[in-house]
Amino acid sequence: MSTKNSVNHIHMKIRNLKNLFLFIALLASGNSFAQNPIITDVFTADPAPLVYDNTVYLYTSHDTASVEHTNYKMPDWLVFSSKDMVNWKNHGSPLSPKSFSWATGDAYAAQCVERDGKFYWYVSTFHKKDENSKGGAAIGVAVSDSPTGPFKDAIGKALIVNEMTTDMEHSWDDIDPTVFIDDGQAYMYWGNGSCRYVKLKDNMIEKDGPIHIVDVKNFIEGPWLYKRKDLYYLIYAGKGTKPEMIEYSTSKSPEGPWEYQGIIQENVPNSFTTHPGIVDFKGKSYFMYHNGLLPTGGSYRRSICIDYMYYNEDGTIQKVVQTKEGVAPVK
Ligand code: FUB
Repeated sequence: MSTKNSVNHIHMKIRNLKNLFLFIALLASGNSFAQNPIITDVFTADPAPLVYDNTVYLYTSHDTASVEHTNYKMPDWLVFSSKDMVNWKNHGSPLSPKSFSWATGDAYAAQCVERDGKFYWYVSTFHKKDENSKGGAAIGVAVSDSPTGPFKDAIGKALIVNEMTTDMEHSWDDIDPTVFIDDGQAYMYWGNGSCRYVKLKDNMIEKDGPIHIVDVKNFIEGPWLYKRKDLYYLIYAGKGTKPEMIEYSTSKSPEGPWEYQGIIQENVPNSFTTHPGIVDFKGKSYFMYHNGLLPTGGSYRRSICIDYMYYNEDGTIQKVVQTKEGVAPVK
C-alpha cells in the first residue's frame, strides 16, 4: 500500500469509529425513539405508580370502549412494571369489580400502596343496590402479598359508600382514592366535585375517625397526595379551564389547610380528562398522566404518558412539558 493509500485507510477507520460512537451515544441517550404513550397495545388511564424493590409498579385503569362509544367501558385494572421507566412489563389484570361481591359496573381510578409487606389496592367502582347502599360510586380495598397479586377483597364490603358523603348530589362523587402513609398514619383522599379525606387505621382497611370535606381550590377529581421535604402536596384534576388540567395545593400538614399553588399541566390532547400519578425513582421525579393520542384514541380510549417533573428551590412545581419523546431509560 502506498503512503497516500494507507493515510486514506486510517482516515476511513477513524470515520467508521466516530460513526460507531455516535450511534452508541444516540442509543445511550434513550431519546432516539418516542416513548409516549408508554403502553401501546391496550388503552390505559389513571396512572398510579408505586416504587417497591427497585422497581416501579404502575397500576392503571383499562379503557375498552369502541371508537363509537360515548361513555367509559372499563372492565378491570391492570398492572405493569419497569426497572428503567421505559420498558414496561405487562402483568395482566389481577383485579376487577367482579373481585368484590358488592360491586358492579366500571373499574375507575385506583392506587396501590405497600405497608409491612402487604399491598393494598384502593379502587373506585360502583355499588350494587343492597342493604349497605342504594348504589352509586364506592371505594373498595383489595390486598395481596405481592405487588402483582393475586389480590382479594380485604374487607368483604365497601370502605366508602355513596351514603357516607352527602355534600354532593350526584352519585359518582366517591371515586379516585389516593392513600399516603405519613409517619405511620395513613390518610385517604378522594372525590369528584368535592374533595374528602379520612384517616385509616393501621390495618389499612378501616376508617379511623370522621370523613372531612377538604377546602381546596378548583378541585374536580383525581387527587394524588404525597410529601416532599417538609411540604405535603395535593395534586388533582382541576377546573382552571375546561377540559381538565392538573392543578395543586400544598400544606405543612397532611390534614391541611391547603394553599393553592397553580397549574402543573395544561389540557391534554384528545381527552377531556387527565389524571396525575407522581413518583420519584433513582434520583428523578416523574409525572404520569393520560391523553388520547394513540391511533383511534379519545376520551374513552386513553393512554398513559410520562414526562419529567421539576421543582423550584421553594418547593413549587414547574409546569410539566408534555412531550412525544417522554423520558430516557434510567440506568
Ligand atoms: O377513568 C375514569 C375516571 O376518569 C377517573 O376515575 C377520573 O379520574 C377520570 O380520569
